[in-house]
Amino acid sequence: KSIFTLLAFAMAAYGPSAHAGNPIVPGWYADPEIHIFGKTWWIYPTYSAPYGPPVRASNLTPEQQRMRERKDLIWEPYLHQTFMDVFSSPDLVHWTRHPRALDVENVKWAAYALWAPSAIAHNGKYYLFFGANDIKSNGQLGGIGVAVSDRPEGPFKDALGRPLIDRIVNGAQPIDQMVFKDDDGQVYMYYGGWKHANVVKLAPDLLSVVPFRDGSTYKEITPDPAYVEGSFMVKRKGVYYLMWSEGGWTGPDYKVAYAMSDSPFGPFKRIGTILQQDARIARGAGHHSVVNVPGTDEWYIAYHRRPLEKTDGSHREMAIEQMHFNADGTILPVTLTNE
Ligand code: FUB
Repeated sequence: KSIFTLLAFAMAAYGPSAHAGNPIVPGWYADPEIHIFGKTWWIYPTYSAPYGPPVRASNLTPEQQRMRERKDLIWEPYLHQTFMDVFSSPDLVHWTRHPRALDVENVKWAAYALWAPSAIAHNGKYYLFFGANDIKSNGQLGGIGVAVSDRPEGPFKDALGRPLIDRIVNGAQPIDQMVFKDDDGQVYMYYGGWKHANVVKLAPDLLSVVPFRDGSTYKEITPDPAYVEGSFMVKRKGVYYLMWSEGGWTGPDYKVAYAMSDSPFGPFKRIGTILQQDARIARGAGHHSVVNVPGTDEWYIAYHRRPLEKTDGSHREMAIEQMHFNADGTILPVTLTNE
């Protein structure tokens, strides 16, 4: 991984796990969002829990309590996803795990399904936007929440005591949010599962949704009928790139596609695929994020993928590759590696 890896190899191994290559750390993690805060690399993932009984019973609905009592049921992994770990690295090689940076124990309206975090440094603090509970289940309160910390590794505290978005608008499941700060300082949040994506405008304190100039609060930006989830926005040389995952989230066809626009609200037209599985390396590569090394045109993509020999839906692990642009601004397909 370019200069960073070379530097890392030259360094003596110390404290944190020294694990050059993909997957970047041991363990099942998904939906990694990569950042550089200061001189440190950060990864905010979903804990991709193995199938098993939920660890925490409080706050479960009566139906879920019954599920929990019936040991013969195959438990949904999302009932186990009750916390988030954060990872940091000085060099993309030595990773330190910061356990339970967010835990549903500290989010009173949530019990499970802590999914797909998105972090942003703002006004001297760190904000972690997260999906919690599955709004599909039993009409239970769920949606997108926001937690705040003084430090990038947390611990993060629920800021609102309720979800920021707890409704299905334009058909979009309120999950897979990504917060994006434009050059003028305005922060937008892209989100949406169930094949629909929306964008909302956040207030300066990032704790509420405010109307756009035209008075609307939600703009549907679903870029293509193939859109599934995991939207991500990045800006390069004045061009807005909307990226997203397509295919079945447990299947081999899971992949990442993108569109380009001169506006953060589109219109977005699918240009092509950035990332997909490589049958020699791993399956189901998707739900990614992208980061630019400040002051350079060096870009990295973080994503999750499935080891070839694993079939469990939650066996997802994190990988990072370099990402390159063509001279016309389009993106070259990413090569999956074990390096
Ligand atoms: O990890 C939980 C869910 O799986 C995410 O919200 C989806 O994007 C999919 O990756």
